[in-house]
Amino acid sequence: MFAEELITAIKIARHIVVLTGAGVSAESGIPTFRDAQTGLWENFDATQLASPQGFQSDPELVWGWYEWRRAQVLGARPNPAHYAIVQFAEQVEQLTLITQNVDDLHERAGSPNVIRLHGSLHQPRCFACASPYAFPEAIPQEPAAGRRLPPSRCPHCNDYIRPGVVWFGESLPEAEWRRAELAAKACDVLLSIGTSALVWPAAQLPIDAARHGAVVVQINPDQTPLNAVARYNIQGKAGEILPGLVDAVAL
Ligand code: BV8
Repeated sequence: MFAEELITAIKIARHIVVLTGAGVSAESGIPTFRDAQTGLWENFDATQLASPQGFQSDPELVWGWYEWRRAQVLGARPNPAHYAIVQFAEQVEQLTLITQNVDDLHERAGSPNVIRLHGSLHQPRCFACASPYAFPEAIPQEPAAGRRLPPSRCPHCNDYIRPGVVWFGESLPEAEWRRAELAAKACDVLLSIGTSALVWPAAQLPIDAARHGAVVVQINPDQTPLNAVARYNIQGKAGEILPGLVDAVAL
């Protein structure tokens, strides 16, 4: 199933980076980022919805989209891919997990110290004064895919509450980006799992890893620009491939 050299490269690696995208949560029933434009949002480009301009021009459209996505995440469970990464971290000397996702399924599966490049659906804050906001206990009014929803209001300044994610045109959190860059340049193996490798600067990480001599492995059912960079392109679903790979390395 897996090339002998790949298994050996992982076995002898002292530092492994795992970079995940929306595809790692697909088997938990969470639509991938580009699939998340269904219903009312299918006529919008993701970069339009996931941007400060998009939110300012139509806060109810964008807030409805994020609450729809948050309700899906709250109703979802980690899948075998998330659990395989937890097991993998226990088997190797050092594993740095970097995610582009804004769900919390890695943490709920048991992964510690997840480097979140793009924030989280679960850390909303005020658009104006940036005060953190605590969602009321109840699961969000799940807008059927196709309903607008007025954003919650900040208890301090009454401006809109926004999702705690990094939108297009916004800078990544500095400390997280720095840690991710250092890990990519220092690792021996980088596994890119379930990302279309189209969003920057996250897409730079596997390229940096390859440039610094790491073995880059991609797990994705589809082709991506990373196919030209990765030494191993394993075509398939993360939840089906990863458990077998982690077991093969453990032998
Ligand atoms: C920034 C949070 C500085 C919101 C997201 C060069 C350098 C720097 C910036 C840029 C640059 N070129 C362009 C830019 C601008 C922009 C950008 O990258 N644009 C793109 C569209 C070209 N980047 C930025 O704006 C970034 N900021 O650089 O700051 C700056 C400051 C000011 C001005 C300019 C620059 C911020 C980017 C962060 C955006 N926020 N998320 C939210 O989630 O709502 S990104 C968003 O897309 C997701 O979070 C995700 O991280 C990202 C990529 O999506 P994927 O995770 O890859 O998901 P996708 O659906 O695309 O693909 C899923 C894959 O899984 C597919 O390949 C599929 O085949 C596969 N799959 C499906 N099922 C499975 C599977 N794989 C495995 N198993 C399965 N079962």
